[in-house]
Amino acid sequence: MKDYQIALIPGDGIGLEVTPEGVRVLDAVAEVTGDFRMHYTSFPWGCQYYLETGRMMPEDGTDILKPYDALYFGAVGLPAKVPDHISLRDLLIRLRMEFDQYICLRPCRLLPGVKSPLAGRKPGDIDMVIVRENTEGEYSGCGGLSHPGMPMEAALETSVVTRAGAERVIRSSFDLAMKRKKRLICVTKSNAQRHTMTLWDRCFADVAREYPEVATEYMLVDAMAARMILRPETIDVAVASNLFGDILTDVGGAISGSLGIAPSANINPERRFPSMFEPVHGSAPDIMGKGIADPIAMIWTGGMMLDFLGHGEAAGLIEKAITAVTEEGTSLGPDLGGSASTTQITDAIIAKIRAM
Ligand code: GGG
Repeated sequence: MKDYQIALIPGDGIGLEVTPEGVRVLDAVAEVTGDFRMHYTSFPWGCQYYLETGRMMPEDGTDILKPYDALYFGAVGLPAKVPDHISLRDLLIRLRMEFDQYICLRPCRLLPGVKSPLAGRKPGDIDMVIVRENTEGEYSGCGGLSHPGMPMEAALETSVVTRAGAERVIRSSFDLAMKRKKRLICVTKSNAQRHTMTLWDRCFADVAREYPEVATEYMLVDAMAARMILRPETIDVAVASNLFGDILTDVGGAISGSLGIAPSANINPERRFPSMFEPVHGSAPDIMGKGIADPIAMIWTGGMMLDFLGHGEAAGLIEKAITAVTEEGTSLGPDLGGSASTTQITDAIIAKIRAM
């Protein structure tokens, strides 16, 4: 029996609602398999904490979190009270950067019983993983304002791509492609972004030489967005910069039926720091407090956490239970055309886990 210390950071908005649901499922799987026990410590960091303390998390927050085996993160953002660029920077991006979680794994899969907005698509037609660079690129935070508040006010936001940063995420993507269909797409915008993106393309070509079995393609991000909609069945693994990966995975969530079911993992593969498991959806203030947030993304993300911790079988159980619930179709949330509440969806998933 393995014991894990998990830091919960529910954050804001629907993060506060879906995190306890994810915990309920993790506990159910722990009980059913008897393989591990989770011990949780919850941290009340986020926008409310900011309003009370002036900080999104304590100054020594990463020292506090470092001993944990993993972080299970809900969502961040309450734009009516705290500007998004502050809340994101000082909590989510800070954790990703300081814990060097340079791989962001984002599977996009059409589940049985879920209707894609793309006509005629069935499960199997959409089953891809977007690997997003997670610590540099467009999110580097390099830049500033000149002449603030004056008519000539100007802003600079500089994307930083390093060879080391690009090569490591590209190499991980090739490793993933080797485990899947041995196909990998390099997504950039190197016709327009002549410095960072051409460096990225060159890094990709260099790393590709180490993986002669993997069929590679280069795509511009605009064409890739169109391809995800028009020919998603031709995509298996793609690797992209921080911003492009973020944008493409909203498309991925949408074509898979809902952002409410899209999981994500921010990984430090060397395990020098805890990795962070966080659904793709944000805090969704428009639906918070209504009890209708779909917990599937959070629950599936919990499965990715178990997989990373070495419990592939338990992770598989979660995915099978989610799939059984969507296929049955009687406990779907409003985002998937049903009327089940957040807790009812979780109850249905737990019932499947117990019945397996
Ligand atoms: N559109 C979904 C959403 O709001 N996701 C949260 C988000 O944007 N997080 C920032 C990020 O992952 O870069």
